[in-house]
Amino acid sequence: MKLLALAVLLATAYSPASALWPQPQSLQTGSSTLRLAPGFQITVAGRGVPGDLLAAAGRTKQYLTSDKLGRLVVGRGADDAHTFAAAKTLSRLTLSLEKGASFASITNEAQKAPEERDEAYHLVVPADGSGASITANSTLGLFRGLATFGQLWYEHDNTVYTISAPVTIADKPAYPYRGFMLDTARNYFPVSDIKRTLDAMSWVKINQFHWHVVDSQSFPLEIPGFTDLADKGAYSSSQTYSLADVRDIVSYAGARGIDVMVEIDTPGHTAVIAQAHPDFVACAEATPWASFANEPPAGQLRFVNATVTSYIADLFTAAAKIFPSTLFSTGGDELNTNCYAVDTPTQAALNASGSTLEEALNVFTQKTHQALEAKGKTPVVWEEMVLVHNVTLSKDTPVLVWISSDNVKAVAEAGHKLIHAASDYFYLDCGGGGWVGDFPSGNSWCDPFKTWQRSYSFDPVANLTDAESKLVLGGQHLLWTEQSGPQNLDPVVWPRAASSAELFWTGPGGNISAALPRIHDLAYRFRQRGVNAIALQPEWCALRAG
Ligand code: CP6
Repeated sequence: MKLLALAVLLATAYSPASALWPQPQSLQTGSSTLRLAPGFQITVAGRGVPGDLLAAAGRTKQYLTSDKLGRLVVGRGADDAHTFAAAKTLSRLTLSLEKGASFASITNEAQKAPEERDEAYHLVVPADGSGASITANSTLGLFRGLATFGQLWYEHDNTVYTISAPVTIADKPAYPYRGFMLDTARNYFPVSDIKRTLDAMSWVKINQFHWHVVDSQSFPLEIPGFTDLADKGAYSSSQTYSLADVRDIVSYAGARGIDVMVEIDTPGHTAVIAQAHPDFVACAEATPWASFANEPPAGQLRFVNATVTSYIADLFTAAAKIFPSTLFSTGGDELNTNCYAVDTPTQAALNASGSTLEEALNVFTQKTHQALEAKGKTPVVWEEMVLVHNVTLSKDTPVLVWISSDNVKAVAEAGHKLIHAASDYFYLDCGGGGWVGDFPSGNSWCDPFKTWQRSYSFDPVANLTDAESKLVLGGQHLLWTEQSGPQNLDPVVWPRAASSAELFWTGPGGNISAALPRIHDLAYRFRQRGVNAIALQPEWCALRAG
């Protein structure tokens, strides 16, 4: 109770004139009221303006009037007719590239390798209404500036205004990879849910959708040439992602500055492949399941078998063709070795070749990764591939650190690029905990519930040397969906996932009390835009702030 009272007090002590999220690298604001002219326009200067940028400008303009957050700033000093009548008006926002730069589509620039993405921009909103501008060296930078511009405004009595003009912003991300992972295998999510999530991600400048699309429980992805996997392994024929759905999701994401990294998790988490190819999977029938997997159903690829290896290499090649990203996650988490110890075909193959299970895993990984590299892709793996199995990997292979943030140091010491995805900070759900009926008194993996404040206070470079710090590509929140579905998608994700969006855009060290009223405004804005973000405070705090 005492804590709650303190949080409320802190929130009322500071009310932001402009509640931007993520907070820009450099922000100067004044205290003039400025309102949008009735005929306010967003224009893009130059030749060859891409369609996805024009569409993004159109959406931004729409949000300016539909966000309707005026109630939030009642009491912040600009809510009366007098102030509005006297305020200068802004009739235009102009987007233009810096000299020498030329337009590409947002999509093309978003789909570059993380380190190649140029997301920097400048934004100026003069107080005299003489015209606002966004300038950048890339189309993607202009798009990030639009997201910021869209958060500067409040609507009250049909007037769209800011009380913090003039505004001058110079901004760029601290980290190139700012992601969100969704598991669509434990429970299926319709395309519309994924699109709404992509929209929300773009509002907070998240640039990577990590799509954990298949797993042991279901295989909803239709991969050309491999559609038997979804035919037999999806929950139903309507709970699939067709090629058209994939193209739709990839282009929807691209137009919002988001790259889609698909994950086909192997060689563990693959029980479902037995539906179409029973011979490829070990211990699918073994009992009790708990000896062979962390959750049912047990079943893992017989990777010692050369036929299985080349099948997966071909599967990766086919999947790589439908996802334009340079990144492709091959998984590698939670491999259960007991399974192979009891699997007769695996033991026979190991005896015949005279190799160990670990050596065979190395061969499988090399061959399947080579298939991807031949297509110009960079494989991405979960941390066990480095810390448990010691598989030979190219140093360019980014590693998702999930088991514990304590393992970050070891991955960096091994010289690998890494993506923060630690369960102790970034898991939005419990994963395998609780739903199979045990953990009567809670599960250390997901208790306590991880608040936005927890991930917000994460230090991406804790205990790392300067050289090791350079290996950090960024990070992400993750939603495993054993206990989530379309019913709770928005509330379980938002606004918590916005916390890592700011951490990895603005950089660490953000002040939680100063962030609270900003993330509160953000949650209101999300709801106005159709995303069901949960309440973080009593509404009273927003109405009385200032
Ligand atoms: N599924 C897959 C999971 C998990 C992982 N991989 C997981 C493990 C532990 C927790 C949450 C999720 N459900 N494929 C680990 C990367 Cl607590």
